[in-house]
Amino acid sequence: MNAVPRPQAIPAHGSRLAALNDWVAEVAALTQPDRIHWCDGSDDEYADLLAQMVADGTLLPLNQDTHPGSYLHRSHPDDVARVEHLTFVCTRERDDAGPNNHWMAPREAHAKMDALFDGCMRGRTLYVIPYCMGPIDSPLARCGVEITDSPYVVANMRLMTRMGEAALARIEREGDQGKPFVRGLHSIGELDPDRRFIMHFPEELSIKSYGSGYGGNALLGKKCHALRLASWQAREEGWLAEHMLILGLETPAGETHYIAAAFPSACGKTNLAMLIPPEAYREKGWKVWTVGDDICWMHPGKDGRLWAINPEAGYFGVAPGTSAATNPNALATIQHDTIYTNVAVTDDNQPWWEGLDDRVPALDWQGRPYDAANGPAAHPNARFTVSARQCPSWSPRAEDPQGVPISAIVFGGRRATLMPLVFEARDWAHGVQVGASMGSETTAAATGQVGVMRRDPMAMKPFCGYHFGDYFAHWLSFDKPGAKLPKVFHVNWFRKGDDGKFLWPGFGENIRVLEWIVGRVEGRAHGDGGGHSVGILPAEGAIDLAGLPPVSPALFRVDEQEWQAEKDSVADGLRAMGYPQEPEDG
Ligand code: GTP
Ligand code: SPV
Ligand code: MN
Repeated sequence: MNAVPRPQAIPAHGSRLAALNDWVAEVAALTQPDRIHWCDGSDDEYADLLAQMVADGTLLPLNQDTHPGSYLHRSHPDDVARVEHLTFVCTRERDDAGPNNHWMAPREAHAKMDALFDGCMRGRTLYVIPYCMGPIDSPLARCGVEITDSPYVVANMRLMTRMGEAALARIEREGDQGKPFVRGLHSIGELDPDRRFIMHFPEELSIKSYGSGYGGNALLGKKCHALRLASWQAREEGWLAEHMLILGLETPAGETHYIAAAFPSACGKTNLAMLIPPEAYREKGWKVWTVGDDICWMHPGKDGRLWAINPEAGYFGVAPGTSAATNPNALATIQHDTIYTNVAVTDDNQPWWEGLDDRVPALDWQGRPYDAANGPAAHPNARFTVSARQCPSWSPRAEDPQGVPISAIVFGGRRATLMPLVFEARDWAHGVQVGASMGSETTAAATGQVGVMRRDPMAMKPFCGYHFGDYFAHWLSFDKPGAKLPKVFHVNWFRKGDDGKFLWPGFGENIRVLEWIVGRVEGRAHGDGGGHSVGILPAEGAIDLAGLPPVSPALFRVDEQEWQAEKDSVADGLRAMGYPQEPEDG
């Protein structure tokens, strides 16, 4: 604690909601900012923020002829991804956070964080960001307020959430009815990895994040609110907050099925959500509509189905690998009004990353002249932030206050071996087991080793805000009389052959798997009868491979002996994450 006498706290008075004003005043008294700015979400405000960040070097304008309204941010080289080892769930009882989370007692965590926040905004502006996760008039949407000293975070939150006056009005209206809003306090601090923590207090609906300006560490509406706190709320209230994309698949018959898919970070959600079918499929009338690319909130509806909203309004997507061949919709989306973080640039100042095209970059993500000896030109977790509405496949149903009905849930991971291209779970309970058994190779989306197989149930290992055992039980509880639950599937786009190359072409060709999935939902497509423990595999010929180079039959089979070993590994993994029971045989 510092001994310097404090100036009078700056009066807040930005809202008619006393609880909000009081909190802002309290935070200002602790953090000692020079100024307080209440964000209204307007175009003018956004333009001012951008201009200010260009002036102080936080943002670098990109080539405005090719990428109008687009900027580059180079983050601190020690601040490039989520930090799972510094992320905590702080519940009164340690057991409520579960072995799947790092835990700290709330009192200790608050003391630690308040010491870090003490005086940290001197010389800075404190921004108050009222935001709504989900369509502003949706009963399924939830609101929060993030306080931050980072204008970069404000600009990103404006693209990623419904931020500003409309959200504030809803927060005030709900406040009048005694409904709380999520309180997220964030400071970039000194960007020192040794003074960095992301703390969650689900019992208080609050977040304290210090020392990082990057992605899920700092844009508190995303993983902190919409997954860790929301998963906790969802369990209390009977719904699901999941790390899933949502897409609408329009069939040649003109029907649109909504599919939610959980893949771990950097394992293909954005790509699948924006899939463009190959020409032969387009001609037949197949089309993919993008509802969301990262987070899905699903509520059981009166009709027994699960209804889903995307709580986000933008994409914070992985840049490397994005190209006209892999994800043309994403590429079209990010041609203008996009914030790029940690990409390289070409000699005419266009954003560039590995996999985009064969141009040679001029400067790498740290602004150094490109030298292959320094590693990739773009950081492997380089990202773009952009409004979802700029996506050519954006679904207007993303604004539907009721959400969309989910026909199928798909789990999947990055598995070089064993896991077949696709299989179907026998029923809901088996589907929950399939999700709980997920494994995937780690990626650059979080700091730490890349390419290591780990268990990542439902792609929620880093994001479930409570005990995994309770989480699986919560999933199972949806199977009740009257429920019309989605069918559950598992996919793997990442199986490799002996030559180390992917066996499946992936990307647009993944429509062939989606076709089988909706065929199963509609009761048309054939399975193999499910005569083995993995689940229901496609019947021979049931997946259309016409026009593809020869595809290895190994992709559609499971080696029973390897599968037994997988089951042992799953059981070990689940035990380590606190699941109290042995997984059922199968
Ligand atoms: P987060 O935003 O971290 O949650 O990631 P995500 O799940 O949205 O992953 P994304 O779609 O951004 O893909 C991550 C990487 O996987 C990119 O480099 C993609 O090019 C690559 N990828 C996506 N789909 C496929 C596929 O079908 N096959 C192959 N081989 N690679 C893919
Ligand atoms: C992920 O890691 O799953 C992301 C990126 O979507 S971040 O917002 O940094 O969490
Ligand atoms: Mn994600």
